[in-house]
Amino acid sequence: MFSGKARAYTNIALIKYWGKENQDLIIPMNNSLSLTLDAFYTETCVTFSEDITEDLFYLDHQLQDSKATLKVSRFLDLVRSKADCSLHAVVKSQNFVPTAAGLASSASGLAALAGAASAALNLTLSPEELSRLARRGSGSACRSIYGGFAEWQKGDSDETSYATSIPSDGFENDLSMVFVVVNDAQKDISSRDGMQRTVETSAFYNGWLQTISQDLAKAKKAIANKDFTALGEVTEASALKMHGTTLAATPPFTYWSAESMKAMNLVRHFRESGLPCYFTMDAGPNVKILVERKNEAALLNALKDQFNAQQIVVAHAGPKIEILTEEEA
Ligand code: 2P0
Repeated sequence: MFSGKARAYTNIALIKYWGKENQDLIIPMNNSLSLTLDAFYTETCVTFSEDITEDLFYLDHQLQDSKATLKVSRFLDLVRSKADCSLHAVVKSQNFVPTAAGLASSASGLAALAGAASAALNLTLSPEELSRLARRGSGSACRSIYGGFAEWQKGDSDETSYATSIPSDGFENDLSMVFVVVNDAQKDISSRDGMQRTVETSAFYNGWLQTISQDLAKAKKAIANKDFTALGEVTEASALKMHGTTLAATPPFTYWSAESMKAMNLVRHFRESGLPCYFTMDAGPNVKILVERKNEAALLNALKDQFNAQQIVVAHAGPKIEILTEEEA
């Protein structure tokens, strides 16, 4: 029996990943830049054993169906082939999220699976190699190998597409990300399907790609200068451009709900009233608000008149992936 355990934290992109150049290898169309957060994480234990004849996948103590298990098995096949191992595995994963409102993340899940499976088989991977492996499970997972800010360098091959840490002299610790959890029932379009439809059909997709390098440069400069306003402006602009591409897809779609728009309008209103904060959104209706930590209490106070307490979740910068020993798990 060979066991490994890992804990990985989710990340939110400030400059978004949206679209794949290679769907099989998960090579993206553009670089992206993220902040790893402390509030949501996944702990995963992988045990390879001679005693079982198929892979078994438990999520939050529930044995998963064949479809969910197949995704895990396909990922484990990559690890097994690297380690020249043919054993099946039991995978036990637990998501730690502050509410049950759809904030589970494939980024933390696949990063933790990559960390645990590679530790179990004693693959000694560098952070870049682990990032490459996690990327094969889910693109955004490659950024969750690092704490704080990370950039996924798109590269053009399996070997060259991975994330690296962005030096920031602790700037990430000056920041808070406040989640506004919107509960509207939405027709689900997974990020995987949504980005693919956009690449293939959106009249705005080329426009999206054209401004990526200047947005990335602005974000990295803002991090280097600890310039919150510049980072907030480019974060909000990147999210709006990404979501703009979905409106011009065929068929068109949006992840925004009326409640998302209410939250985004409030952010603009707060800013006009002298509270600097900026929003971002991913492939769902929840709105995430970037604010300086010194203004976190003022933002929470302003939000409490508009949303109930269960809808608000506060996160700060989180650590890199942790490979756990028996005692820690
Ligand atoms: C991001 N998203 O950069 C973007 C912004 C959603 C919107 O990465 O197909 O689960 O597994 O590579 O990583 C979510 O997509 O997609 C995502 P796959 P993933 O965070």
